[in-house]
Amino acid sequence: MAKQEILDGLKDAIVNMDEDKARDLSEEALDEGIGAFEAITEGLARGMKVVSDKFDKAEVYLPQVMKSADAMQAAMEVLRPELQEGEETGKGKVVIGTVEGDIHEIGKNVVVAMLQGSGFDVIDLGRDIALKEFVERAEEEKADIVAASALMSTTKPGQKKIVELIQEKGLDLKTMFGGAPVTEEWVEEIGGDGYAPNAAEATGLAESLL
Ligand code: B12
Repeated sequence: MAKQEILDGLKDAIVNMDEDKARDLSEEALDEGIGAFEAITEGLARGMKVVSDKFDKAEVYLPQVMKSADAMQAAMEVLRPELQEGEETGKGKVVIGTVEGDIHEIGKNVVVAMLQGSGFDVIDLGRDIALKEFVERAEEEKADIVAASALMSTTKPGQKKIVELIQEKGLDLKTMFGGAPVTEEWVEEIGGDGYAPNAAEATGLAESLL
């Protein structure tokens, strides 16, 4: 199968909620020499963008979105180890999670995969993570960066709290934030160090923060 056909197939597998196809095509992508990074950004993430847009226009509903999310996770299971086997560049350490009260994790997982793929040591706390845990773990692990994802306007203030907790403890830690309702202006307002609109830019951002 041609490269573009595989990438389009990955996108369609997410849109069509087809877990088996997402997994099979991810394997095929690797067999054909397509990098895991490219399969994620040019295939899967494009599909998830279509699903997000459809959800916003009420063209699909939560059960379908969850099935697309499952297809995305299935594909990521195939692709993620390939990213981890990437070059060991000994870059910095990042503690990342989705803030308390927020169970959205797809975008965060893509950011994790990209950071790992570009050589960062990543500690993924998961989703719905207590705000003090971000800071405590970063302190324990001697991390360089705390990264937090928030997908809802109600959970976005958790990012502000993380900055406050770091300031209260006087820690030498950089912060970076993202998620659909998060903007550059918001991150500036709360005193965060960096914002990225997507996973591809998150890696460049992390590098610039070190
Ligand atoms: C998928 C989804 C779900 C799935 C989540 C599955 C999962 N395992 O993650 C399910 C179905 C479970 C779900 C549940 C809910 N959802 Co929902 N969901 C979405 C949806 C459609 C897509 C999100 C997504 O995965 N996008 C794809 C990924 C790849 O993109 P992304 O998350 O934006 O991430 C990218 C960037 O933002 C960035 N990024 C993300 N994180 C970070 C972090 C850092 C550090 C950096 C630098 C960058 C970065 O990089 C990522 C990759 O490029 C959005 C719609 C939307 N427009 O976002 C609604 C949306 C986020 N959900 C919403 C809501 C309200 C809910 C529910 C409350 C619904 C309900 N009534 O039950 C619950 C939440 C319960 C809770 N306590 O959290 C609202 C939030 C509204 C708001 N602004 O407050 C949205 C915006 C839909 C809407 N228009 O109403 N949801």
